[in-house]
Amino acid sequence: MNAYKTIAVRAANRAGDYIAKAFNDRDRIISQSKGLNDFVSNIDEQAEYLIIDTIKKSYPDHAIFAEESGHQGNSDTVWVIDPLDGTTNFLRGIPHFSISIAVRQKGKTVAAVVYDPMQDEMFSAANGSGAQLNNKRLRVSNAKKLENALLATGFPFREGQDLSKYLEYFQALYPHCIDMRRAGSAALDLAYVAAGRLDGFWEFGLSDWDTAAGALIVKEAGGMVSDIKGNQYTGDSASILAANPGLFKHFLQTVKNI
Ligand code: 2AM
Ligand code: CA
Ligand code: CA
Ligand code: CA
Repeated sequence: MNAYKTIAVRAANRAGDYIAKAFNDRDRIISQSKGLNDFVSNIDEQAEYLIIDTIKKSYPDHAIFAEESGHQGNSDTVWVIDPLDGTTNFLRGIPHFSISIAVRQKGKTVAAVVYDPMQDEMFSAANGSGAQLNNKRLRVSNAKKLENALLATGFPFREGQDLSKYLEYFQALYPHCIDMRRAGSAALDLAYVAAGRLDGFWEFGLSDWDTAAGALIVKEAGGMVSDIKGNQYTGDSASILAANPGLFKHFLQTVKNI
């Protein structure tokens, strides 16, 4: 196995065990608001510490970019970390959230894991070596039309986000697809596209740490990732679209006049 992926898996397992225990021992959870509709807990912070500690034991010189503690170190190799993706679900006792870890070298993602600790599902990928769920090879679905597609999305919950623009896209897509899910962990939405459980996923306003790992897992499972207009996706893009290649075309065609 890719050496970086091995360490990412180890870090995700360690944080995942910690988060799953805390989920079942709810008195230990202390949550705080970071802004309107935006929460963090002591569990997010401790999970992030455990991930960074695991990485540093093997790669003390690598740089870190993590949601709760920001940037540390300076290196061509950067570990992009969301220690708990789906904190709102976690805090509500809804068992759907994940840990997202990506390894980036000179701007290119080379290894990635998204781990769901409640289902014990480890989604992973290494650049050029495909994507796996636990030890099973992943492949995106082959639904080519929206009419056969189950899509996932995230609503614009952040202050200042353009709800009416979002709803224009929703209105263009929703009548044509099977249904739309809003499950609350963007990293897991991407992993589910890679697994063919979902046919596509789109959202606005995500951050690099939400999508860095999931995007590589989708691509290595044969899927496409871009922004909502079909332009190259970077962690700084204002929107993301991920889908199997056939549906990807139909999706872009459907929203091209918005
Ligand atoms: P987080 O749990 O790491 O903050 C999907 O909309 C993404 O937005 C999630 O992956 C989640 O990442 C983030 N998010 C933050 N606040 C949210 C909220 N109130 N509702 C839904 N998602 C939220
Ligand atoms: Ca957050
Ligand atoms: Ca997140
Ligand atoms: Ca988070």
